[in-house]
Amino acid sequence: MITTLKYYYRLLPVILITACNTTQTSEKGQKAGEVKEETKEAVKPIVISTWNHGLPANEEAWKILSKGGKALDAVEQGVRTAEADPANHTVGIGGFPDREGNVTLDACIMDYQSNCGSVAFLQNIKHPISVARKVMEKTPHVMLTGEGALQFAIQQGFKEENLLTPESKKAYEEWLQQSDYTPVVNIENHDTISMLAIDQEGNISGACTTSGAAWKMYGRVGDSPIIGAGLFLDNEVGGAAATGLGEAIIRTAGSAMVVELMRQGKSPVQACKEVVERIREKHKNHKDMEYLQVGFIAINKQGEYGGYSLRSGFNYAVCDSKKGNRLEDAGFKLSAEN
Ligand code: SD4
Repeated sequence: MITTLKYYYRLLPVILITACNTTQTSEKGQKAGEVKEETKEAVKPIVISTWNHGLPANEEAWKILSKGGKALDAVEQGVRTAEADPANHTVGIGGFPDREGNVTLDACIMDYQSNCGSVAFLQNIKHPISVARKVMEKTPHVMLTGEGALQFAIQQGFKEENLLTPESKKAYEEWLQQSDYTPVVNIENHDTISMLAIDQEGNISGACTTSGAAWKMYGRVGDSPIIGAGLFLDNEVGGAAATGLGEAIIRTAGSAMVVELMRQGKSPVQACKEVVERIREKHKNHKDMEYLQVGFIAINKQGEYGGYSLRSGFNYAVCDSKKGNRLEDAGFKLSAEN
């Protein structure tokens, strides 16, 4: 289904025209191991987000950034587009359920002052990112989970609704016939939306939201709501966010590591590449290696950006005032077939 969605976006040339004109310029022709280091002229404001669903999400974020709004508002509103889309089976409503048929959502958000909020294993609320923001702003905590997160969301005025759409239910019933949990690289269970933005003030914020790995165990939480794994930023340095097999990203504190490498002087692409290589090295004899995919996006304080993944097929959307809104293919280490 997600393959279909990606294909759909690829076929649509320029329908998403706003102030940040969307162009369909996925940059092709990279070879495994190659790093595109055409760094990326620094422009601010800027927003970058994972996968094809990043295009409409960037459009929404850009409406805020281009008017001088805050990066925090931009990333929240941006990723809400993916959460609200029932055709998106990896985020929000319509997300594929766990192996017991429950849609459980993970999300986190972080601002330029290192405030952060997160929800994990949240059910029946369409916009976990906005609940995460409320956790950040209204509680003394960073993270709420499961029933507690749901209760808090209801107290905050969020509406409970069934997130299992007929389409996702059908996919789940089909999956039940084999009940095989083998994640497929780049397909349907690896499409979290992570977004990083710098506003006109030069402040960075980030957001990450997902329904997690399809057909996961009940109660499983991935990297996406974990500050330091699925998302991390330091306003003096830059930000990073992840997509892919959450277990591998948690094991290596992925996004925090990317930011630390940028602090040491690496470019966003080089930092993402180094962490991907570390993850590969750590997993070379691991059972997860067979289907392991991880990808990172990163942005530094100057507004330079980049992405890198273990296997081919990962792309991200970037929007700025110079080049508009476009998709770019990330550099990668291995081809998706390896
Ligand atoms: C997870 N990292 O729950 C998420 C899934 C994902 O792109 O990234 N999909 O493991």
